[in-house]
Amino acid sequence: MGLKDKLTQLRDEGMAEIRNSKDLQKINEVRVKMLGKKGPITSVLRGMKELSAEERPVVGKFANKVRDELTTAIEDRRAELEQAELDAQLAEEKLDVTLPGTPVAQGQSHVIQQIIDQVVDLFVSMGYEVAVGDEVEQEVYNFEKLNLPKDHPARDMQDTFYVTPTVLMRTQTSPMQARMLEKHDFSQGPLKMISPGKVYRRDTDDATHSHQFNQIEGMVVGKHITMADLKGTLEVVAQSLFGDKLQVRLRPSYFPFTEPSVEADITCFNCMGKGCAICKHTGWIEVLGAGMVHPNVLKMSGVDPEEYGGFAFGLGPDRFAMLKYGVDDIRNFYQNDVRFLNQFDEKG
Ligand code: FA5
Repeated sequence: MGLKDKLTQLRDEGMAEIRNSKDLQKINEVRVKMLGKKGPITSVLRGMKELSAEERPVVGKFANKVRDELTTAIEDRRAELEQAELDAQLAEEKLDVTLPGTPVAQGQSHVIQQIIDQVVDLFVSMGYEVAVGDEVEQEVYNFEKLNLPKDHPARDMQDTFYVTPTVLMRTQTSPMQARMLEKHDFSQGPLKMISPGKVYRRDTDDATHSHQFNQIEGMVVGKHITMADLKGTLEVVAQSLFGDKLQVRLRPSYFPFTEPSVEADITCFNCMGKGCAICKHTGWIEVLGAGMVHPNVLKMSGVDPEEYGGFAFGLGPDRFAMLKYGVDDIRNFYQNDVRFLNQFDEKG
């Protein structure tokens, strides 16, 4: 068989092998086999030296043509196989955007935070400024500047966690009274502030007491502020949280930093005033302390009590939450059982 016929046969065999290659690995093997240095076409070309000077360029040209045809066929088949592989991959990884998604659990604010936000929003709407203090406080602001000198018996009302002999976990939000009075420029008008935050006491936990709870302090100091302003303000708060469902009563009390002082109680949600274990058989639940700011407190913060006066209150949002939602044990709020907390999902 002449070299030209041999080349034609090689081309036909090669073409058949190319057509039958089913994957990229196979087509690669065919390329190496047909066109590689040790392949049949190379060996045919090597045999050309035996040919006459006239035949050599004719066969050489034909050999190059065969090699080009095979190379093109291999590249075309490779492209086909690559495309097929890509199509298969895409089909397998196809994203069905109509499938239902997996629900992602979404957080929400804690029920007590919701009450705090509600009260703070109410006061902000009445023009109060919000002042957030520190939970670790100096003893002098928590007690002395609130008319509670060392060894004052009223310190026993708030059993304290001390950090150092002069630094403590604040037992109330009232230190913000002294801090804000010191800072306020009364030539610019009255001081109206609200201060929410956590407080700490060595109280024994029970249905209505926790050793860590929240308070919201409020204070208005200016000229001609009276007890009637305090009463009116507290009524607005009670109305906005409880509507007319529950009654509010003020009862005389004692705080060293207010004179006169009152405590506000709200009808027990559980017995509606009849008396039960939750309200200790009084029919009422105490929710806040308040009064007219003591002249000594004003004086100690550099404010002249002859010229200025006002009211202050400290309310317990934890107790508000109990009343609003009929929760009979304050400890539920702190045990972080999401089944309990999810009942108060604002998003419904
Ligand atoms: C005070 O802490 C005063 N600083 C309030 C005050 C401010 C009076 C300004 C006058 C002027 P009292 O100890 O009563 O007061 O606490 C205030 C409120 O915090 C209570 O009415 C109650 O709602 C809440 N509270 C007190 N102790 C606890 C406790 N252990 N657990 C949960 N809430 C409490």
